Amino acid sequence: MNNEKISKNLSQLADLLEFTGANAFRLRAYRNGSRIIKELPDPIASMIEAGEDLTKLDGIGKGVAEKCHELVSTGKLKQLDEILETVPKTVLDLLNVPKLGPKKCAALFNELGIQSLDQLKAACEAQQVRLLSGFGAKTEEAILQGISIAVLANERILWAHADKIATQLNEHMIGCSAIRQCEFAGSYRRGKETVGDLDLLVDSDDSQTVMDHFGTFEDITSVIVRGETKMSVRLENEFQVDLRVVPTESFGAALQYFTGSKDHNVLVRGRAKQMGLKVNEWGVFDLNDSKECRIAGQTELEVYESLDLPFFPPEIREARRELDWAEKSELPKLIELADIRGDLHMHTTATDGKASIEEMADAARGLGLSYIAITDHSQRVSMANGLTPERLLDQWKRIDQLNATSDDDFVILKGIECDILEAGGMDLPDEVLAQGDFIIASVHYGQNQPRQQITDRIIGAIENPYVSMVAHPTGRLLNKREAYDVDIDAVFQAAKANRKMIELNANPIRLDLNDIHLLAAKTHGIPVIINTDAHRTEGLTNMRFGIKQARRGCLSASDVANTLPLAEFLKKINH
Ligand code: DGT
Ligand code: CA
Ligand code: CA
Ligand code: ZN
Repeated sequence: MNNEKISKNLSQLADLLEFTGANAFRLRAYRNGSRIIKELPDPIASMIEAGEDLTKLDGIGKGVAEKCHELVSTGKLKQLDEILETVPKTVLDLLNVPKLGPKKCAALFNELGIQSLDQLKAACEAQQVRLLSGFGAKTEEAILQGISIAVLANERILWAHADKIATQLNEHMIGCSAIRQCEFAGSYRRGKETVGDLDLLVDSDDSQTVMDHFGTFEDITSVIVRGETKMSVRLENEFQVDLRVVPTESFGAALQYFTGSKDHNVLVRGRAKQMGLKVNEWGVFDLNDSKECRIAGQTELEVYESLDLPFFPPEIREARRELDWAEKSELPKLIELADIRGDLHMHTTATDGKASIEEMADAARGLGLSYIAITDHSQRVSMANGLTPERLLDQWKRIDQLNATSDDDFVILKGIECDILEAGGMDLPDEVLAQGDFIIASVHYGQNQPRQQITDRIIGAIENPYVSMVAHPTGRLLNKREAYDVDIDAVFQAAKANRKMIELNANPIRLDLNDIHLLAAKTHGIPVIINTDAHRTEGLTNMRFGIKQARRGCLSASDVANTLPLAEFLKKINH
């Protein structure tokens, strides 16, 4: 029972209690406890084992401490099981609908008996939801629109989440001596921003032993099907994992086949056919030979080479441009994490970050970066204690001092994430922006404006001479919020005309721009900057998610401005 699971149990308990009308004070205690425990550096289980008093921890009261003890000793919460006898677990799906908080979900359940997304959709369509107090027609419409996002959220998890599961599962599988090779295929290997299920491929002669071992992975809650060489299971969060065991001579062919995408494989098979060959998950076979002789299959490289094709990085196997590029020997060399030299979007304790400028800079140094920009929020974002001109100029003075007294070449740029106001225009005066090194423009308010209005706002910011980059250009939050209705092509045209840059926000819930937009930006010659938008030092390691996404957008290091040494980067932003 690790902290993450304890935290999850507590928040689920709070969510479900909401449906039973429990008192708000207790719910808040569980939610706070859940949040605190999630970020605790020490495992609760070890603290309990060492006889420590959990209530000594800030924000952990007697109630939460008791639940922790129960979870660590029994692995579950009795109260949670009891509630689930009267409240179906599917009501938790309702919480995935944007703008539906626990209170509203509880009202839907208690007053209309709505237990699932399907029922919620039907009730909206029958215009029953608008009749509840606190809802109205507008809310009903918003709910109806949000249901599709919630349905997707139930079916697909973020790549970063899948990566966590894959890492743990891989760790578990290595413990089985019958396994020669073990790789994850499918959308996970292709680095897709969300993943529907995990496809695990194992090279072994002893599939029974491998499947037995696989079955002992601790997060498995049920086995969906088990055959001779195939097994599918469900994990705690309903997430599915498919295992296939293949012999060594077919491992590469199976890896190629199950990595997909389906459309990429259709193109590959078509090409094989033209050459008188057949490709399937067992190998590449020569049809001209009456015995259907296998000519490749042990490695993926061998499979592609037998078709006169180069090795395609999994991230670009989407049947977009990759086969054409291969034909012309123009396959781009994709960007790698080690190419990145700077991170130009991050927050500190001055606004909603959790670390100081110095701490962020030291963490960035530790990651091998040579420059960063500190870009806190501007005053309009009052919720995050956004910076007034006065506070910002103070912060920039402080950064000047830090750079002046630093004993290495690491440089901190003076930046700001300046809001683009609802009515258009920047949240800080030009004479202030003029004193910074790196000015980001962002939309945080008025995200539901009509297409023309929000596009004009963003283009207005791009035309401001002091702005260097637009952050998270479409505003989408994966599984949570749709993109703004922005004309991204018009934004690209403006960026190009004004020689401005566009962000790829590496936060795994944003990954904004998406892969298709990135390829478009590359085609237009608009420099992309990959930033973490870190709000704490650990957030700086999110860069790797941005790199995955950039690779899916077929970007090379030369397409990404923060691969440049600082002097060249500055030349590019000041053109
Ligand atoms: P996902 O799981 O929805 O995120 O996406 P994938 O791409 O992982 O799809 P999945 O898990 O259904 O299958 C994994 C790969 O196996 C897929 O990318 C291509 C291959 N594959 C699966 N089913 C078929 C099929 O019916 N025909 C062909 N040609 N390939 C298939
Ligand atoms: Ca899959
Ligand atoms: Ca699958
Ligand atoms: Zn930010």
